[in-house]
Amino acid sequence: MHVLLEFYISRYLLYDVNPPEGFNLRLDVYMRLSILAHKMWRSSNPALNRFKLVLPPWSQLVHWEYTETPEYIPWGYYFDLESLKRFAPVIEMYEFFNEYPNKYSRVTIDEVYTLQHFEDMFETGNFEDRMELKNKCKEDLSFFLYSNITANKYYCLSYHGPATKLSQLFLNTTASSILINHAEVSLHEHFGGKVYWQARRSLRYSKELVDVAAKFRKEHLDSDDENDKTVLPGNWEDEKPGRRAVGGPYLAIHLRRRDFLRFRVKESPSLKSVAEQVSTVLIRLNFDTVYVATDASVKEFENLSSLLKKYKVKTFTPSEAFLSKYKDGGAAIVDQIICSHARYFIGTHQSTFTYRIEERREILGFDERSTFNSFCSNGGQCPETSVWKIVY
Ligand code: GFB
Repeated sequence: MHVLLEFYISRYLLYDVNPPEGFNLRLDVYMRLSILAHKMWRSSNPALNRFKLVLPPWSQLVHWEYTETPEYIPWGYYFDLESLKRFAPVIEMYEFFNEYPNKYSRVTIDEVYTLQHFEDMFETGNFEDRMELKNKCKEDLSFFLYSNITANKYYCLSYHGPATKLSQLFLNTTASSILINHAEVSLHEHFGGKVYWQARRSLRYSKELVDVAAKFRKEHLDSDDENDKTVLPGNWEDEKPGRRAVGGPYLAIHLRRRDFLRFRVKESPSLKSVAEQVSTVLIRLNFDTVYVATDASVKEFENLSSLLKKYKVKTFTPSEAFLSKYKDGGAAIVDQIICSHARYFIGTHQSTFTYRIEERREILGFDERSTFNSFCSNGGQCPETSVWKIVY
């Protein structure tokens, strides 16, 4: 009886990410973990194929404006959960709370593993995959923002290797809930490979946000999927290779400012230089409209607009009602969707925000030359943009 039950009872894999990491790096960490969950789901081993991946809600990200009281935004606000579930068995945190046994509304997780880098990795140059339990963690343990979650056992795990290697840990324990803390330490198994792209293709944005972006494209940019040749099938598994997308008649830019201006002083172009680069491309394309996605201040945006006053400068300004529901993350996704439908795109070098736009353009089937372009610095130094072509 006991053995039989084991086949049916769910196991839960939770994860958390280093608090300062931003939205789009977190999505990359999700992809690493969802590939792990996908492979365990497909495994014939009953110790592995019962795992559900619990999605950590979006909360207090450093780049986002937030209130003093923590907010827990479910993934369903931003992403199409049904689409994610076709790749990996994911559930929302609130579903975990409903399903998982709890006493007096307190949840006890069986085992927590806090991942940390091997201290000797750079000194010895040993970059082989390995993991080793340590007696002491390099930093204090903390996870999530929940006060009603505690854990039975805590481990520190020095780790180097892909997230998929974590399944080895789960074979040696009967724990029904396991939290991987600092999941960003784990890596991709094959970055840019077929399974990576399946995880990425399944990560579709929520219908509500796609609709908000579609309305903006139609009203302000003369862009719609039929004319732009960017219609995708309802299910990502039915997508076919091909570069047929034309895109809407506008140039889109992603201009990362704020912390980039402080930490990447030499690489960040001045607004004057941005305006010159935009103008050159608009002339070449024979377009008069540029869509600007940016985290720049209102003042900077106004300066840029006045430098580009010969052209139509468009940007998405969320309403109060939109912001109160979707917060900064929703506005970021609408910007990303609009950028991914433009005839031509220029992004910010080494911004994960830009990477997610480039990936979506690959999925939509744009010519790669219209996608992998980054702003050059003031001195005319143009970064080598990595081209990550889609693989089916
Ligand atoms: O997604 P993100 O981490 O990408 O960017 P990077 C940080 C946040 O900035 C996003 C806002 O969550 C958005 O809230 N943001 C940036 C934008 N660009 C835009 C935009 O065009 N439109 C809107 N609406 N919002 C990493 C950081 O940022 O850069 C790391 O996550 C670190 O913490 C590193 O600072 C240097 O990869 O650009």
